[in-house]
Amino acid sequence: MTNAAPITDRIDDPESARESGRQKIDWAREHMPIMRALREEFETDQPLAGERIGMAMHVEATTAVLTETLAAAGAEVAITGCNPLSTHDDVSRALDAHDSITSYAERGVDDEAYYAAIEAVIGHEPTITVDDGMDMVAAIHDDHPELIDSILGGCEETTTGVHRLRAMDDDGALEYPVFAVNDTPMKRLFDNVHGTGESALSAIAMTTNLSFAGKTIVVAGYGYCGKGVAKKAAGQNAHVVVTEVDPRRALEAHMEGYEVLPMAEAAAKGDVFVTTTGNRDVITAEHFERMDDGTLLANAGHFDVEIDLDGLSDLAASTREVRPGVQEYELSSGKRLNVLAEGRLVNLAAPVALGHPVEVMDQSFGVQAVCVRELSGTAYEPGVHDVPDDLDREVAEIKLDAEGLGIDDLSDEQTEYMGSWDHGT
Ligand code: RBV
Repeated sequence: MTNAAPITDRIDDPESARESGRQKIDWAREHMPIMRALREEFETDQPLAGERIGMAMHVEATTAVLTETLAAAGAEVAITGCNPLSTHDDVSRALDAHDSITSYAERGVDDEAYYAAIEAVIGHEPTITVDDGMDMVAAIHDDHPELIDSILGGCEETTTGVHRLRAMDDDGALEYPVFAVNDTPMKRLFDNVHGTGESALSAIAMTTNLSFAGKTIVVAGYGYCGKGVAKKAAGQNAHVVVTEVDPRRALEAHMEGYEVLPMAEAAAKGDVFVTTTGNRDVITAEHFERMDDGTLLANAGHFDVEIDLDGLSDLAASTREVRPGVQEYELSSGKRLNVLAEGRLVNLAAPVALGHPVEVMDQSFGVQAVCVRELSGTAYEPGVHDVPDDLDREVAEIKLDAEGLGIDDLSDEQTEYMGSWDHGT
């Protein structure tokens, strides 16, 4: 299937792998002013001296910049992937060459090796965890509860992870504090919208070498990610159809000018499908049967459960890889449906995928870095915590400064006015 190394990896020998990974990391850092500013502060203040950080994230260049920034703050860091197909092996090897970092991430591993690598990270007995999808928090609670007392807290990168954590917290099962990094303005309004929008579409385009112009693209889910995909697809002259389960979001999509349909009807209309719901079974057998020959199916949600691939396999008479990262399923009728990146998040798991653009990851990882710093200095109760607003603002201010953008300050009178309730007509 798509287990081949990304075409951008050069891993023929350890030395050139490290060099190729180092080159990617250096390029990313060059475009990450927030990470550079925080690194400078961290190198001086050493806020993470003595901490051990365990990370499960997409191991590519921007994540490596975050990892090295945490190491520069004095931490020992162990890292592995949060998806079997998103690791760049050269970046993983370059990271592993760092004195204070151990990387267990490898692309194309099976489930057993994926979870063994998470175990290996937990073997470093982290005092702080950084997750994308909550697999590390889950493994610690399930298999290593004895470590929980010495864990200061965790940070969670993505919508699905925060959703899982809140469910765990509601059940009274979350035993250490975790920051919902995903839910901050500096993350969600940029990474989820622009990051997912741009990287999902560019990964689909590069994987297939096909155009969006003149096509009908069906976007399942009109949350932050769906909004980004819909907007960017419209910007590439596609006709956009949105499917939703929430009446307000459906209306929002309608007022934005998109066609809103149930999936059963959208199935017959779409040329390209992109799922962004975070839920399972969004596209199933009843939908596959209505689709046209040649339809492209891609997922941009965190887990590979949105497109029912078992259901599709059951319908298929045969299946074959037609391009790297494209699996064709031929139904008994002769109709062919093309699944990208095994239904895993296409913007990171396709062989050509690079993840989100560097600038948005600078913001997301800026929030991660200040949250890790916060956990090392302040004790929080177990449970999911919103990121303190002043931390998010701090990251925004660094970025504004780097962009050379000025904003206004409130006068004392304005501040007083906004805090008062007795000024009527
Ligand atoms: N994401 N990471 C990258 N490192 O290139 N690209 C996207 C990268 C994150 C993003 O923040 C999102 O919340 C998460 O991947 C989904 O797993």
